[in-house]
Amino acid sequence: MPITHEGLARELEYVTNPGEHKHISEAIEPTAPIMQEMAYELIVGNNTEVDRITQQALQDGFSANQLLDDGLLNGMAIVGVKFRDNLIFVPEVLVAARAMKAGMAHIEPILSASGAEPAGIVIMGTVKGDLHDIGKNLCIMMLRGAGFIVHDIGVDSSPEDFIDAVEEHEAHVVGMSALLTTTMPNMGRTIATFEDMGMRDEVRIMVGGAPVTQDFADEMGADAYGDNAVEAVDKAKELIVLLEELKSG
Ligand code: B12
Repeated sequence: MPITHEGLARELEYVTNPGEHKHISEAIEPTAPIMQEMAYELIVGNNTEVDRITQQALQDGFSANQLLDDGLLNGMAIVGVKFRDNLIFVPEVLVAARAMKAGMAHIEPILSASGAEPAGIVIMGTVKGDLHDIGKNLCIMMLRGAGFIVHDIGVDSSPEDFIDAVEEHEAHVVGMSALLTTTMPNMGRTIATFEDMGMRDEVRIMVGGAPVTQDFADEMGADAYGDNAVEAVDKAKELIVLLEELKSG
């Protein structure tokens, strides 16, 4: 099915790498017109429209996951390519991020609604030097939705910030996010600090973020790597089981 939203079809023309173009257009093509409109308004940074369309789509019966995947994340994928290729700059990305947050404000309560027993306590933060928080916040939303108690320590979090939060909240799992190749090593530094403090066995540590890979996670000594917010939940569940096994000897 062709992309019906003219503005979005035009935006896709900025994605000139054939592999990327195929990937993103295949993600957009099957989506409903209102999702394409949402993706477009996010790209152009129109937060009031994203806010309105999100509410409208929820009323129309679209699920929170559809809104996230078909609308917001498809838009953000094009923003990412345009930013990398110097077609837009930090201010434009910030207004797109603001539009993303406007949509997420309606989606979050739905994804987080869960009456389940707490599945475990998780500390989530973006590592030192890194201010990207959209992916971390998505993971937090999904973790809360799956019944975890999550303490968000925010961005630019030092190893000590993670340690203090684990001690304060008696957490089981630590999740670290990094979006910059220059800040990824701070994941390893944080893990080393847990070791130095004699606290490494108290928690299980998972890492993620666009540039992070399983190999990198292994190298840093993390216990798990997750590629996306759904995997963050799966990994957190696995780590809780692992921790219980470890503690029971
Ligand atoms: C939005 C954005 C910004 C915004 C951030 C706003 C905010 N509040 O977050 C602003 C404008 C502030 C920004 C600034 C910069 N940015 Co920027 N930014 C982006 C952009 C376009 C999107 C990131 C994003 O939100 N993606 C959407 C989310 C949903 O995806 P995600 O973060 O990957 O998260 C998912 C998974 O990775 C995973 N995940 C994430 N965390 C975790 C944690 C765990 C534990 C687990 C299991 C999973 C997990 O789950 C998430 C959901 O599925 C990316 C490009 C891109 N496509 O990645 C560049 C990008 C990350 N930025 C980049 C750069 C260079 C910068 C700047 C240095 C630019 C500059 N010259 O100033 C600054 C650095 C500021 C700093 N100190 O951090 C580069 C990094 C290049 C590199 N190799 O390091 C990128 C890749 C752009 C590019 N292609 O060049 N940026």
